[in-house]
Amino acid sequence: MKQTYLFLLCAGLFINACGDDSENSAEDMPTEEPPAEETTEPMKNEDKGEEVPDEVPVEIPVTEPTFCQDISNAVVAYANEASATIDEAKEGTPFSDANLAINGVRGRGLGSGSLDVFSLDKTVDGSITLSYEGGRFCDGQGADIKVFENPFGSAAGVFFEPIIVSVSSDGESYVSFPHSFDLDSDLRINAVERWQGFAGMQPVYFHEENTAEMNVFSEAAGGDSFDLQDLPPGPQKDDILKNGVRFIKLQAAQAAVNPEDQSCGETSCYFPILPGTFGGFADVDGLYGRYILRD
Ligand SMILES: [Ca+2]
Ligand SMILES: [Ca+2]
Ligand SMILES: [Ca+2]
Repeated sequence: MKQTYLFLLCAGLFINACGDDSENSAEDMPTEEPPAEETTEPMKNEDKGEEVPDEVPVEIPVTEPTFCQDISNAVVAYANEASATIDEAKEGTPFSDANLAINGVRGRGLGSGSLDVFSLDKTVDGSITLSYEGGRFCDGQGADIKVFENPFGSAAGVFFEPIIVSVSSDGESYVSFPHSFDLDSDLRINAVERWQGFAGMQPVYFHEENTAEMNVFSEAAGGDSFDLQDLPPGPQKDDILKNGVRFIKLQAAQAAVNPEDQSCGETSCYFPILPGTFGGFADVDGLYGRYILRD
């Protein structure tokens, strides 16, 4: 986490830039919605004998985010700082080099898992925290974050390793995207349908060099999308929608307690390890943010 402290210090300096009244943002801000037309006259038009409803439904304008001006279209930025210890002796070694989680994404399609990955096996707690150097991820239209693991398989099924995605504006307090494992299902443990809200589920087709023209956030790119609007309601969500995300934590599901599973008695139950995955944790190829606000 040492690397993240600098960003924490910096965050305070720029926090005001997120506000709606930032001078810099003025020219990039969407033009304001014109005020809704006021209803003028009484609701009856007896002369024409028409019945007019007492209440006219008023369309509430959607508030567009105004704090994230630096919106990229297809070219987006990947997280480029990691909290995991980077072992220089492991440089370039698949699964062992933490840099492989922040060096871009190199998917191999449905039939093969990327080797350009860092395995969460190599961390102390089964997680890695990523941040965007000199900027924040923020909310915009649709999905805002995309996580790429290295699931692979065939039309018959995919080997996947689920990841819990959590976000934070300060590096201290995290809020997770809603996720659940269906405990009551008759389907096998590694049925995709049982795992909702996790990353690490979809094969990866995007490749930095081979599909450079592809929009990372298109369905064709693969990977798992997250929309900051889907965070659970509360002060943390409000904070993140206003100030953006500094840190994204990716945690192997098998390293996390499943609060819904009470079958372990006094001991906490973890999310189950999937058969066919060698008992390992997920492998992170990369993370993209769609809307970046630079400091
Ligand atoms: Ca969004
Ligand atoms: Ca994997
Ligand atoms: Ca990578």
